[in-house]
Amino acid sequence: MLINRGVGRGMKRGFPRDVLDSVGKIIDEVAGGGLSAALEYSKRLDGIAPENYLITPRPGGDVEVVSAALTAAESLRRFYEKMTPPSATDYYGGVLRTALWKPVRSVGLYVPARYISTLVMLAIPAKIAGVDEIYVVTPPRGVTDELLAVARELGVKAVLAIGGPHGLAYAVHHMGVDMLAGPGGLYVQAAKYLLSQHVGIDGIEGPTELVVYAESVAPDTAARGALAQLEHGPTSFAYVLSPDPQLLRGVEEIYRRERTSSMGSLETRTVSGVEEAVDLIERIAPEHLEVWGRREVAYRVKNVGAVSVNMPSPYLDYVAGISHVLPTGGSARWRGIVTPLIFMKAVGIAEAVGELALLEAARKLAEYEGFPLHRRALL
Ligand code: HSO
Ligand code: ZN
Repeated sequence: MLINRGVGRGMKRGFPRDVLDSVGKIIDEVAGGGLSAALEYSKRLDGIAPENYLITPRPGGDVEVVSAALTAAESLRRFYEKMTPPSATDYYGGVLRTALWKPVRSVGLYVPARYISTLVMLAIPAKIAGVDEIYVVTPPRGVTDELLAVARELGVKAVLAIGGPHGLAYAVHHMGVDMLAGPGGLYVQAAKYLLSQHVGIDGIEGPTELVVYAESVAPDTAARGALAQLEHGPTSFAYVLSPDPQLLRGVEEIYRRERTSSMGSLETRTVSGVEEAVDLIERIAPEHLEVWGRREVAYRVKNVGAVSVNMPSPYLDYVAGISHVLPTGGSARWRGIVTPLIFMKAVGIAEAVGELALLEAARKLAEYEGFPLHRRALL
């Protein structure tokens, strides 16, 4: 395996041409044809053209499921409330400079069918950022009573029961959302990529990927989190590292015994110790790292989305208080977890509050760049 820039298969080499072409065609048709085109695609690709396609959240569903989702929401909220950036002000050269963090006005959160935990992981940061209109975009079969109830508690304005590229295109071109966020399959991510010409996106989230670093634990402990993430489908990938070859043999045995055709693939590698592990993880830049043993591995790695330390990765997926919407395909080299910040932008304000003391420098720059009218404005 080529250990560089992301593990797994998925989107490592970018979107296939034919996927971009067919998603581009869907987006263009929905942009031009509006609701009827979006519903037509819904019928063709998802088997239903829902009559009630924009649904107001309402209470209902299985009380225990809804309450579990709200437990996850509360855990996330408590931590994420601490993550909003402070506005900055400063006075210099006659100017009061201010950077004010403002929320994106309207966002479309993509929630794969039944992933109510993903709704939590996206809506909480959006709400904390101060987003005014939060819409959920999900396939028609994803609109369960539980989803609607959780959406209501999280302050979602409406659920668009049209999923896939057609749903996202409808949200952008006909509902006026300013940003799209959230995971989804290849076609959903290709749509986000193409629509990012018009709106903001959180990033491209490809197939699930996990690196496990394990030492001094039972093979079963090291295997369990890995197998859990492989449950996300054949394109998911887990890579287990350990200084202990016997532990790795145990992990491989468990994988061979428990694997099914719908699960992703697993590889193992013996490392000499923490140094080699950290070096490898930096190059892989996985979305998720699970550390069993020395916590220093977790705190040293720079290129990773989220790390669970001495806990199975599904605990982080659901309730640990870190969003599970993570950078995949090696994008952890430049992107981190979803925080309120991704739904915010800094507006810069410069206000004259004294004599403008840096005029000479401004004039010189205007002259040098060949802008006489800029120069003239700088009286
Ligand atoms: N492990 C997934 C997130 C998730 N797991 C949602 C269960 N539901 C992110 O790679
Ligand atoms: Zn998961």
